[in-house]
Amino acid sequence: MDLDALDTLAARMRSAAAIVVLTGAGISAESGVPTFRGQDGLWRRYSAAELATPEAFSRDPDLVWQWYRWRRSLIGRAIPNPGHLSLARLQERAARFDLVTQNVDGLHQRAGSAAVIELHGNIWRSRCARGCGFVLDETTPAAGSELPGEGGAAPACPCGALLRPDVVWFGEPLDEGRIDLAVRAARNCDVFLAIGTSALVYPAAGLPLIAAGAGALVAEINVDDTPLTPHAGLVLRGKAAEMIPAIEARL
Ligand code: BJW
Ligand code: ZN
Repeated sequence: MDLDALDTLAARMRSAAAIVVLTGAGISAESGVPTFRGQDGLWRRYSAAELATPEAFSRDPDLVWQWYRWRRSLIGRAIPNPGHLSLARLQERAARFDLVTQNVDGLHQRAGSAAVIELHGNIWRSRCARGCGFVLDETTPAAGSELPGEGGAAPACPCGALLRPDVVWFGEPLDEGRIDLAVRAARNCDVFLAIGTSALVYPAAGLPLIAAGAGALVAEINVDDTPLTPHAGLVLRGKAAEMIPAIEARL
């Protein structure tokens, strides 16, 4: 661990009026949820880029739903790790703290974080693929996780069309209200933490660059280099579940 970088970041966070955190799949890796890219991201022989598209759903909705059911079963068994829990505590201490996530797993909320900006939706919500307006919300644990539909088949909407996961696939626009909130927070923060994201997928990957352009300190927490690394003011190499509590301990 780079102790100097940790001390520098903690000092900047102590004096910050506003902090923004952007998380990606890496923060949930230590909860046992596979990331998207790299070997562990492959499901059967498919990559996320082949499955997380409207075209894949039109071509083979059962296959796409099998992937989502498999992920729901992993996420349903996962519990928030020390990284999620530490971020929830940091939110309580900071004057202004916005948590923006690309993850659809709901683990931040289960860790106690409030007002999480979910840029890519939530895997526990489904909606009509034809757009009749029907939404099946299973984001609260009490609602269970049983989807209508037998076995691996794609579940049906009451209107007769198929249901689809209420997530954002490649080529689909993000919810305008959510991305606006995230951009505004990035423009107005003093410290921006990018945690466990490959920083490849836009518009989320643009948020730390917006913050850096507006003068914020951008710190990257990741086990590997990413395209963000050269633009980050501080780079903390390590696992999110270890690095975030280490920062918290210095505040
Ligand atoms: C650890 C760790 C540990 C591991 N501790 N770290 C500009 C330039 C180029 C392309 C585009 C552009 N603007 C838009 C595009 C197109 C496209 C895009 O970005 N493509 C690029 C890939 C080239 N973007 C879109 O299509 C977006 N929509 C859009 O722009 O719409 C415009 C529009 C306007 C009007 C009308 C119509 C359209 C939508 C993007 C949606 C992304 N969706 C997914 C699936 C979500 C649902 C689901 O989960 O099933 O989102 S894809 C997948 O990638 C998922 C993730 O949220 C996202 C990001 O991945 P993430 O979180 O970074 O994970 P990984 O696996 O990539 O990385 C993990 C990282 O953790 C790694 O770095 C590890 O090292 C690290 N790590 N263990 C710390 N323990
Ligand atoms: Zn419908």
